[in-house]
Order: sequence, then structure tokens, then C-alpha cells
Amino acid sequence: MIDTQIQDLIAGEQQRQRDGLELIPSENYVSRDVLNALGSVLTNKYSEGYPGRRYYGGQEFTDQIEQLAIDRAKLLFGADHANVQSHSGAPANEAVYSAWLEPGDTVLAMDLSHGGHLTHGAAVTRSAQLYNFVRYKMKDIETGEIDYDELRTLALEHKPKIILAGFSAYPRELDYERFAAIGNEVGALLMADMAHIAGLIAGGVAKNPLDYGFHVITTTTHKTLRGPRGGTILSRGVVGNPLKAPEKTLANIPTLIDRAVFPGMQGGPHMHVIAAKAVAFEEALRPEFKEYAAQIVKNATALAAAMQEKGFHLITGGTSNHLILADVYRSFGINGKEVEIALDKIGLTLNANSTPDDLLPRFTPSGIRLGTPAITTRGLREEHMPLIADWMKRAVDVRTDETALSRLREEVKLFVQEFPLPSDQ
Ligand code: DSN
Repeated sequence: MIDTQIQDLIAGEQQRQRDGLELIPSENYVSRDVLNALGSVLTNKYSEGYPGRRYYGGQEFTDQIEQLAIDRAKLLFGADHANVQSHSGAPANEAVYSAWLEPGDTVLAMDLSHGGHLTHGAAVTRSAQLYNFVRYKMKDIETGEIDYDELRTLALEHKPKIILAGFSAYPRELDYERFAAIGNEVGALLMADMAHIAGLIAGGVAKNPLDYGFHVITTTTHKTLRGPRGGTILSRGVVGNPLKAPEKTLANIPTLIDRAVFPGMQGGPHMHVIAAKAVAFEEALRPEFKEYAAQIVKNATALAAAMQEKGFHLITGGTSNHLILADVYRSFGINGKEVEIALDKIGLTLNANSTPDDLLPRFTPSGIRLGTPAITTRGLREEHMPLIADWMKRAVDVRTDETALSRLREEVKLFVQEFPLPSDQ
């Protein structure tokens, strides 16, 4: 590389990834094949439209690549249709809103501090200016059970056009049948944002909302699914010609979504990313991905138990998926940002996170959020989880002592050398 400034910074990030343990639950380490597709000449190509229906010439190979990505995504999630052009999770959610809603329509979605996502109607988003978001919550944060009675009452009162299940900070499984029964009662489109758990669904260790009557699922491809940074929208319905506007019916959802993505929101698809998605979908179809997904959950369960032994108070009392939320303010009287900073110094990366109805400010909230997808990719197993919980607690205890933190950092660095990144293997 001639641009040594950028080369050195990339090398620095690579070394940071090697020397630490990535505990942010939405991150992962991709394979060398995914990286190769991302760094390919496909980045040079414009391909507006969809396979077989493009506005530019020279699509002999790109058509085949996008069709492979579509076919593999459909197979992986048992969907009738896949749109693999969505640039990421936030635009995927916006595309579904714009495919189905008129301005002013209502969406019933999970409250942000109870685990929902910014794009599920936070006031700062563009969607919240266009549509009316009503929020449901957990009934009991000690168990994580959603208040389904409240959800039904809200649905009957507000008649939402979309009921949205899904989250970015919720450690339990949802009862999709309850959602579907309520959605069908009020005639709402059932949408699940499964960005966090897509890999668990693909690996057969989490329920697939499409099996329970949901119409649409949105996802990112870079979290548990272990692909490139990007989005995908899966749906049930009849796949029509995306160049012609269909009637707004549930059956036409696939075509409505395709039109909402292009030409509704996006221009040329990022074909190098679509190729990398195809690679990741193929990897996720392999039998060993099932073992990977199961190990993510085993590791999270073991880490949650080990953290509880060290005095961390866990929201919902534990985890059923890849993700753990701890109330460190309640546990140790310090905010999540202080813990995030102390752990960063020893090479454990996670993020401060609001707890349900948190009284502390969003930037210095009461909680931390962590998970096991990336460390599982690296080869860590249940027996290593007590070590991580121990480092976490020791870093909290010595958080103002830079020398003690440096010693812990050396311990972490030595340990991780046994677990190379997939791109180094
Ligand atoms: N930023 C992602 C996460 O960390 O959950 C969601 O968009």
C-alpha cells in the first residue's frame, strides 16, 4: 500500500483486535474469504436495479453474485424473498416502514431503554418525525418477560400498521406466537428486527419469527451472522417485478420492499458487500455454523453465571442468547462508562448501556452490555468465561490504579495469543 498513513492505522487496529477480547455483542471477526470479497474489484461496478433488470450494462457476473446471495439468504431463513441490497440495519428498518406505512401511521415497538433500537422510534430519528411510535416494555425486568397484556391493550387502542418485535439490548427470547396473535387481531404487519440474533436463528438455537406468522424480518449481516457490515430484509409473500408498483397488500410485501430499497432509498448496490454477504450466508449454511451458534449461547450462559458470582447484578437475571446486560451502578455504585473505560485499558471491549427506565444520563448510564459472538469465533469456551468475569471484577476494583490495570492488560494479552483471529489463520 502506498498510503502508509492509512496502512499504519489499519495495522494498528488489526493489532488492537489481536491483543484484546471483543465483548461488544454486535461485533464479530469475519473469515478471510469474507474479507477477500469485500476487498475485490466488485467495488468498481454500478448495478442499479435487480438481477436481470438493471439500468447499466456489464452485469454478467454481478447478476449471478446477487442471485446467489438472495438464494442463500432465502434458504438460510426459510423466506420467500430476500433483499440483499440494504446498506445496513437502520436503512433496512426504514425501507420496511416506507414500504408499508403512510406518514402519520402508527408502529408499536419496544421501548429503547427496555432493549429496543434507535430505529424503533427514538425521537432523534427521521422515522420518528414521519410516523407515530408507541412503545411497549418488559413487565418484569428481573425475568425479562414482555408485558404482552399491555402490548395487546396498546395494539387495540392505537391500531398500529406495524407491530415490531426485536431489540439491540435484550437477553431473552420473545414469544412470537403472542406477537402474531395480537398482530393478526388488529391487522398489523408483523416485523421482527433480528439483527442481533440472526446468527443464532441461522444456527438453529433461536426461534425464527417467520415460522410464527411474521411477515418481514430485517437484519444486519455483521453481528452473530459473521458477515460483512450490511443489511438484509427477508419476507413472506409473492415476488413480483420490482420495476412495477404493486398494490399495497401483505402478499405484495416482497415487491414493496424491493421498490422501497431501490429506487425508493438507495442508488447503486454495493456489489462487493453483496458478494461478501453471499460468502457469509454459505458459511452459515455449513454444519459447523450450528456448533458455533450453540457455543455462543453456552459461553454467554457461563459468562453470565461467572459474572453473578463476582457480584454483577444482571438485568433479567441472566441470558438466553448471546447478550448480557449488567447494572453496574446497582452492583458497585459506579456508572457503565467508568467500567467501559477501565476494561478498555485492559483489552476487554464492551459498551456502557442504559438499564430499563435508567435514571442516569444516556452517556454515563447505569449498565454495561456485552456478549460472546466474537470471543466464540476466536475459540473460547465455557471454561474460559470465569477468567473473563474475574478480569472484569479486578479491573473494576483497581480502576484508578494505572499500574494495576497495565498488569491486567499483560495477562489478557498473553492469554489471547492462544486464540488467533480467523483472518490470521
Ligand atoms: N449499534 C448496534 C448495536 O451495537 O447493537 C445496533 O445498531
